[in-house]
This record gives sequence, C-alpha cells and structure tokens, in this order.
Amino acid sequence: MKKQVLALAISAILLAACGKKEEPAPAAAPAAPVAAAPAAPAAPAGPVYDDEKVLNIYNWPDYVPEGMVAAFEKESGIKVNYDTFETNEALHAKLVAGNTGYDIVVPGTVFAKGQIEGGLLQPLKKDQIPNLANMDPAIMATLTKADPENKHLVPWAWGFTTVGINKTKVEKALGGMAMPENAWDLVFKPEYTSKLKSCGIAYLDSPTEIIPVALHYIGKDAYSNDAADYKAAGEMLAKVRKDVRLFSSTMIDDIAGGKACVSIAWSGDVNIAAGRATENGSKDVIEAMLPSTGALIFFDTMAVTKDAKHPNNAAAFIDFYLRPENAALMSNEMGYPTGNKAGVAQVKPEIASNKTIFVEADYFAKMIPPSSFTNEAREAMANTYNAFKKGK
Ligand code: SPD
Repeated sequence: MKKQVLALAISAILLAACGKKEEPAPAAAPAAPVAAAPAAPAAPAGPVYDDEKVLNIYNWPDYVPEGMVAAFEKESGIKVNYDTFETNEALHAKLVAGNTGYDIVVPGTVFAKGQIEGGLLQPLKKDQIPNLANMDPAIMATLTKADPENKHLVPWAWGFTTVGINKTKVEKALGGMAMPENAWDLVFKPEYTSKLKSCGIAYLDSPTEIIPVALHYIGKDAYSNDAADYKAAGEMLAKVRKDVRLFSSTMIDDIAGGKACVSIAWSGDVNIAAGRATENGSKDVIEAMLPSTGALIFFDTMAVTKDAKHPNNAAAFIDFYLRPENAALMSNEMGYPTGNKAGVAQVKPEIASNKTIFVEADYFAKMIPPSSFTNEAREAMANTYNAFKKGK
C-alpha cells in the first residue's frame, strides 16, 4: 500500500512537472527545503575506445547473427578477431592458464561463479555500457547467484540443455512403440536407445552437460557434490553407452543432415538444425523437446578477462550487443531467448511464440535452475564422464 502511494506520488510529481508552464514564484512563498539530488555519474558522450583498435572475442560456435560483428567493425573502426570454443571446460582451462589474448569471453554462469571468485574476470565498465538498462531485471537478479552484485556478467543468451529429436526418423525407428511421456527416456532408457541407435544418438561432448542431466534423470540433484550420486549416474549411462553414435558439441549439421535422430543438445542449436534441414529441402520434423521432468537451464554471459588488453573496446562491443535490435536479432537468428527486455519487444512473432525458445511460465517452473560446480565436483564429473565415454 505504502509503495502504491509512493508510486502515485512520484507519477503525480512527474505529470505535474511535465504539464506545468513556467511561472514566477509568488514573492511571499517560503522557500521549501530541497534535498540535493545525488549527482548522476557522468555518462561518456560516446563510446570510449582503446588506442589499439582491436577486440578479441571468444564465444561459442553458431551463436552470433550473421553480419553483427561486421556491423560493429564498420561503425567503430575496431578490428574484431572472433574465435570459438565448444565447451565451458575448454574456456575454463584457457582462463586458468592465463594470457588468453581474449578481451571478451562468454562463460556459462555455472563456471563463471568460480572464475569471478578466482579473479579471472574483471568488473564491467558499467559507465560505458548504458544499454545495460535494457536488461531484464529478473534475469539480472538470477545472475546474482554467480555474480552477487551484477558486476562482472551480462547475458549473451540463455537456453536449456534438452532432448532434440527428428520426429519423423524417431517414430520410424521406434516402429509401433509409443513415444515416452518423458523425453529423457529416449536418450537414457535402453528400451528406447536400443531402437534409436539405428538412426543415430548424439550426446554433447562435455562432462558438465551430460552428468547433470543424467543425475536429474535418476532423481538426484543435477548439481550434486556426492560421489555416490556420480557413481549411480555412471551406472545408468553405462547401460546405454553402446547405443550412442557420436559425441559432439557442434552437432547442428549432424541433426539437420540426418546423422543423429535424437540428441542431448542445446535448445537453440536444435532450432537452428530444424531451420537448416528445411532450407536443405528436408521434410523431416525436427524439434527441441520440453521433457516432462524439466530441462537444464543455462545462462551464457559476456565477461571481460582480467588481463584484457582492450577493455574499452570490450565495453563498446557489449554496449553494441545490448542494443534492443541486436538482442532481438540474436533470438530471431539463433533461436535462443534474449535476456534483453527492450529487445524482446522486437523479436519476430513466430520466434516469440515458439515455446521451445521463450518457454512458458508453467514449464519454466519445472526446469532445473542453474547452480555452480565446485572444482572437486567438476573433477569427479569428468572422471565419471570419461569412464562412460571410454565404455569402462
Ligand atoms: N551454438 C552455441 C550454443 C551455446 C550453448 N552454450 C551452452 C552452455 C550450456 N552449459
């Protein structure tokens, strides 16, 4: 109630201020005490660039709309070197080794928490990123689990690790067998995998992608630190190992081209594969599933490395990316939801209404929220995963 009164009062003041003509103050009116407004930090007049007009970015593959980097280069005169990594593990190893040569990196929050605590990332130059104001406050609040004061990270995109299917091929391979209620059965239950191996099962190639969803499937905490839980996940995975055809973190063309009919994959990549298959003339229906027991949410975030040589150029690019039209372009072209509230308004209706991109609140509530891994947990996960992959 108090808040409402305050809000009404603020609106009344603003409205009055907008509509009021300038009038001389009545001579006899006593001067009301006026509190000095806190001085706003002076915003730079335009982007600030480093002397060396270079920016080195390290991001996931298939994650940037065509032409976006070139548009930034043209506008800023900055030459962008854009490299890609395929797993959080690969990026993490690079950051830990130091001297990455990169200015902007895009870790998932599950790894970024430790990277911030370990001093591998520097705070964002927020005064040079006015478009941070476009971000959805609810998403920024979610990131505080990894970055307590929202000092280091800003979302590139978010999405979820799930089951992707080529419905046409899966139905054929299952013969008369009905689709399971829980889509995770397609990749974890021998009854299904033994049939689907004929049309190809693909898994993401990373311990921190596979072990959490395997743990969740067997009813454990996806972010468990308990060695007994890893053992149980390893035992479940061992039963389907022989049915998995390929391990890859760049499987868009494998899905689109029919090498894999079912996959543990990232939601947007499955959406890209669906579009690519159609472009290539395929009539197959490819879908990112919303498993009944939930999918694993991730947030990929832009961050600046501790020893970035071009921190001002990095801030300029981040600000450019956070323009609503650029955030919307990412969702439109890459099939991942943006955390940019102002950008959502510019997303194409067919993308905004796609429930495997912008999931509905009911399903969101079922999803596995992001957490983070301790170093020990990561190591244990890697051991379990490597043994599984080797078939030991
Ligand atoms: N095509 C690139 C998709 C990027 C996915 N990042 C996923 C991180 C999940 N932990």
